Amino acid sequence: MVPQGRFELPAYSLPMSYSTPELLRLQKLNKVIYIYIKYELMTIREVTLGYWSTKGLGSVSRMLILYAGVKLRAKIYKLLPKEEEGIITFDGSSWHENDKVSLKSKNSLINLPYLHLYKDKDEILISHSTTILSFLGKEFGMFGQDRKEQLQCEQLLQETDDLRKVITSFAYVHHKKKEDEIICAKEVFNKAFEKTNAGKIQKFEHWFSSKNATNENIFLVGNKISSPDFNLFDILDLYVEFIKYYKFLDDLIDETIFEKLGYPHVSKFYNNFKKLPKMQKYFNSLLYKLPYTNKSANFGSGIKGNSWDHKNQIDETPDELIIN
Ligand SMILES: N[C@@H](CCC(=O)N[C@@H](CS)C(=O)NCC(=O)O)C(=O)O
Repeated sequence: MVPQGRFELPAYSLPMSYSTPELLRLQKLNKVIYIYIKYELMTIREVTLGYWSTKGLGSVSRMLILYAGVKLRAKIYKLLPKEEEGIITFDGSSWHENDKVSLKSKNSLINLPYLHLYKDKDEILISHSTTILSFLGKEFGMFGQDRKEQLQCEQLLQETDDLRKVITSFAYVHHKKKEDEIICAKEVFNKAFEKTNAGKIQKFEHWFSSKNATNENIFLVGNKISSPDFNLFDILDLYVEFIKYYKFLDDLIDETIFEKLGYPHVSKFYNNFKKLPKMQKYFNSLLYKLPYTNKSANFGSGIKGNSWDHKNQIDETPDELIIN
């Protein structure tokens, strides 16, 4: 039964009062329309993510956006090697002299990766990979369920980043001799995989075993996927490429590498993540085929861990890729 009496329309509606049931029904409808319009404005339907034509620091945000089912406009910039008199230089003007100039007027800190979107009349333009990941995680409900879990997410983003730095600081160094490169690669391998408290991967193994992560959906925080899961997967995937390239194991099958190295939970996490149905859009896209590092890197900029071969390889990545 519709209650009788005097009813005020909400502040956002017409400043009038009504007393008949018919007008009360219109009032309710008005509210529903208002909520719907508000929801439409608040919902992020499309985002732009700008980064180089590599995975680098951009791939994690790209995969999170696709996982969330949001339209991704991936702006892709190319670092182009040039050889003059035997000296190779890298031309990044596709970014530095183009979009960077205009975007800088909106954000002085603009960098790659950057995230650009509109929400509720606001234009949002941010840089710094972990800031982007925490923003996207919060927007898409992938940043923990309460304050405790949010703090876990924050810490894990930093921890996964530390794990990334171990390998990327090595990847961009060019060694005079292959033997020197292999010695340094071995140091990176030890730093990441050593079983002492100083080891990087053992922290994640300990984290998973402490939270009794034995179920099928093995995630870092609670029982739900969150931003740091994407970061951890991306970095583990890079380590898989690294271990295969330098042949640090006899058994070089992606699915068993971490198990063989004595990290069963990490292995389970890695394999489970690869099978997530919502991740398949990313895995089947060109974005997953991009090299891990940029052209100037010694490791991972070319095919299967090799360096980019500027004499025989051409970067044919499109400048923009839209994935729905
Ligand atoms: N702290 C930043 C580092 C960003 C950064 O170093 N970006 C590199 C690629 S990984 C770049 O080439 N930036 C382009 C620029 O300096 O404009 C982040 O996490 O995003």
